[in-house]
Amino acid sequence: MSEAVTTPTHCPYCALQCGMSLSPRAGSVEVVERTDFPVNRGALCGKGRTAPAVLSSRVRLTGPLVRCPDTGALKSATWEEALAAVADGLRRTRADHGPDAVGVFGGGGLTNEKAYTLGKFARLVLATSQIDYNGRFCMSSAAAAHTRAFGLDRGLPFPLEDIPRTGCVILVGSNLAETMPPALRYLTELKENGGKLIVVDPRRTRTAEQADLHLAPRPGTDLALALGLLHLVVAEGRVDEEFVRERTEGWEAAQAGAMSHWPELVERITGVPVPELREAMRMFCDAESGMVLTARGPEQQSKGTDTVGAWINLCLATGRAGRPLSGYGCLTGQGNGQGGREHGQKADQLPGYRKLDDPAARAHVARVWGVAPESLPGPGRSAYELLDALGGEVKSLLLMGSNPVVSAPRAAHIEERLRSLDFLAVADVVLSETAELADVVLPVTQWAEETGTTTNLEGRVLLRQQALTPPDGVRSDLEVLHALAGLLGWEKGFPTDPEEVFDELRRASAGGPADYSGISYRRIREEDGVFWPCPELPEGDAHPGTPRLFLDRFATADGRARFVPVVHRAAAEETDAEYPIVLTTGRVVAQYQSGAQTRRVDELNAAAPGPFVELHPRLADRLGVSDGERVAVVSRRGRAVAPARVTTSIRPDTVFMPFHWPGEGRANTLTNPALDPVSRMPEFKVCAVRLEPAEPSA
Ligand SMILES: Nc1nc2c(c(=O)[nH]1)N[C@H]1C(S)=C(S)[C@@H](COP(=O)(O)OP(=O)(O)OC[C@H]3O[C@@H](n4cnc5c(=O)[nH]c(N)nc54)[C@H](O)[C@@H]3O)O[C@H]1N2
Ligand SMILES: Nc1nc2c(c(=O)[nH]1)N[C@H]1C(S)=C(S)[C@@H](COP(=O)(O)OP(=O)(O)OC[C@H]3O[C@@H](n4cnc5c(=O)[nH]c(N)nc54)[C@H](O)[C@@H]3O)O[C@H]1N2
Ligand code: SF4
Ligand SMILES: [Mo]
Repeated sequence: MSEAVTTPTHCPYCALQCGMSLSPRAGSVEVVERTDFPVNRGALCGKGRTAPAVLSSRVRLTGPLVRCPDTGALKSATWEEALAAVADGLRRTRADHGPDAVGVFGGGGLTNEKAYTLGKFARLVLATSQIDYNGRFCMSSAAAAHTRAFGLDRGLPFPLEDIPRTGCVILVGSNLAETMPPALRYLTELKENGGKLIVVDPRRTRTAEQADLHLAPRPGTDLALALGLLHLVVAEGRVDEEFVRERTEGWEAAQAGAMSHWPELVERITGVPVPELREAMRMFCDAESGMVLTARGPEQQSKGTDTVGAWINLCLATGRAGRPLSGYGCLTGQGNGQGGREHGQKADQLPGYRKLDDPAARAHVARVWGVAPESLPGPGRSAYELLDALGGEVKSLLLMGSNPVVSAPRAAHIEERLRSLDFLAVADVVLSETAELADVVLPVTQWAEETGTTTNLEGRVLLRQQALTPPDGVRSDLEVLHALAGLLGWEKGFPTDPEEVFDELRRASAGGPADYSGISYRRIREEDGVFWPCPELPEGDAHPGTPRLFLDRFATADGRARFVPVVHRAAAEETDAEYPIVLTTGRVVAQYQSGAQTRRVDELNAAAPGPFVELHPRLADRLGVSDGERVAVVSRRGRAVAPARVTTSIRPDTVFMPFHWPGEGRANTLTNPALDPVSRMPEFKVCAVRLEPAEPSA
């Protein structure tokens, strides 16, 4: 096939948003390397390489489904019937119980255009305050800590290409060798350049194996670890006094917090020996520049915001922020994990990363939307609180881009809440475990079949371009929202053309923290993406975008970063005699999230066929469990069963389960929905369990 039909685009999965090109073949599509795209330079992981498999009608939804009142089963319906049923269901709830009885749940995988339109649909068409999304389960603690310290939340304040040139990276609770494999190159190059890598993870992961120093704390103790390192920075006279004086506020109180965390106490809390703490501190301070990067390990805790705050304090005290090749960054997770948190699908938010309770923000966005500011609802419940309210105050739900039956904490309870709804509509590309519970399932187009922008973990706004014609039976999310808006009385304001939506999003974001007003599809095509903030300039000048933030000033009113005074606190659920083991959860390389998409790809299933429980040989011996034998993991929320995977790479007091599977091996049956008070992040990474040998499977 000729060059002309090869379309450059991006992977549908994680926040790296690797560049790839698609070349349609008879009945399928071939992935072609795009070596010119800087983020991944052609490299792809197995998920990206096999992503076209989910385009096949063998595994995807090809027409709408409506639940039959007689049999209770889902059966095929026309689009007209399905959309009418959704409009009726939402309208009836609103008439009987008021607008806040209708909820909306979105996803960080949705493009900017979809996330923006979903937020607008909730606030205008449904007039509900009850909208939130799965990004709350992802990087929300880092986002909150970023805003608190720097006045702005962009995951990485610098491009990935800066990483190999810094002096020392502390990577906290990220297993990027499995979760963003092409990004491992940046760490390899760091080491080739003489830089040091410190990895903090309770498991010796493929990523930790690359480290010069691996610290393996007990899950849920990163806050104490960061405070202990800051204590040593002070004790050994390594504070960058000038930086602290010139560029920060609040050092005294933060220092006082750190001084109560002396090394021996920190060793007792974390299990990391004092000499390792000292070595880490020296490695970080001896280098000329340094970065701390966090991912879900320290963030998915009921104290995630303070934990990230403590790592930021370490950066500020040592002058590793707001300078070239130095800074704190969060490795955001989902395909549009960055953009998805900026444009209004979050409970407290309006487009452009504006706050819903800010009168000026309301006035600006209301003007763009052509409505009165008073008509915009206020902030609603956070993701877990919204799911927990289903069947209670929230009676109907429209869900787009998430599979909470598998991915929400305390999942058996959430599944039961979903079942208790008066009405559930799910838009998805496949019949996910959550879609299986719906009254109406709306089948939508996928990445390769539609155009839209995503913003990757660097804050680089990218264009996913349509490469294929979608099958007849499916519609785009934008078409779904347009049609529903029409049925609910909004003929205008919900365009189906993504570029038209983006144009409105630009205007809505103008002047906000995440300003996209100077970005266009044309510019993205020409420039390998554009970093926000990128305001529109008068006189037709083009703002270059902002790859590096905070070099001159932080985004606070006075330009100074804020130390946050923090002290360590325990996990919401501590181990005890009945539940003596810590469970932590996470990912494997070959499955993505709830697995809705990747469990439908043969090659990925062959590599990662099912759930498992990782445990240390000493623990396995004590239980009398051998490798491959089924083991039951029991928490206060429920019981899960999966084969044991015995390995010395994990702490003996901790077990690990990946969360990609439904059924008896569902990790989230066990997890604790204790929420961080600031970010409302659930404690996915720490809960107390006991282990028992399980009966062999039938
Ligand atoms: N293959 C694959 N890749 C993905 C995804 C996927 O599902 N599969 N999902 C994408 C998304 S949305 C996200 S958010 C990212 C997540 O990317 P990561 O954050 O890298 O993934 P996790 O496996 O959740 O957690 C990382 C590590 O945290 C460690 N950890 C557990 N508890 C603690 C703790 O208390 N402290 C510390 N310091 N570490 C701890 C775990 O052992 C694990 O190795 O990956 C993205 N990429
Ligand atoms: N125990 C435990 N639980 C966790 C985590 C953990 O580390 N441990 N991590 C949490 C994190 S970081 C995250 S991000 C969440 C993610 O968990 P989920 O929100 O469940 O994420 P996905 O599995 O990606 O679900 C996305 C769904 O939307 C569909 N979809 C994909 N693209 C589109 C689209 O464009 N439109 C529509 N309408 N649908 C689409 C997919 O087919 C899939 O069914 O899980 C959280 N849950
Ligand atoms: S690393 Fe992420 S973006 Fe890149 S190919 Fe894999 S899943 Fe896709
Ligand atoms: Mo995530």
